[in-house]
Amino acid sequence: MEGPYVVYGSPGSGSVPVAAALTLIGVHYQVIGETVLRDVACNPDVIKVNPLGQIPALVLPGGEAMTGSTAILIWLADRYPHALLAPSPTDKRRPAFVRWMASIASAIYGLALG
Ligand SMILES: N[C@@H](CCC(=O)N[C@@H](CS)C(=O)NCC(=O)O)C(=O)O
Repeated sequence: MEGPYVVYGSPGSGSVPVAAALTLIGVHYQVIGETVLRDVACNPDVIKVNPLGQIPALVLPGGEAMTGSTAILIWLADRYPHALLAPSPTDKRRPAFVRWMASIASAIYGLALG
């Protein structure tokens, strides 16, 4: 039997949109995390799923780990189209969606961390 999704995260971090997406999709998930963000990088549980020691990380029901907030969010949107989290791959708004998702992770995410 496949397990639930497991989100590795911390309050106020990039794991929040991942948990929000899973809630909107309506699947069961667990959250494992640190309440203090600076403890994330040395958490052995996090390092096991992401050798970079970064969150968010998402373990899929089959056991495969995904990292990178943009990759996780785009994959979830594509895997569960009924949740209408993103324009479909054939939608003319898709290029702008992917463009801004990638820009947020590469140009804005780091700024928010201070
Ligand atoms: N490119 C990654 C960046 C993830 C990231 O920087 N996460 C921060 C928390 S929001 C983190 O894990 N910081 C701990 C560290 O880098 O040591 C993504 O988009 O998911």
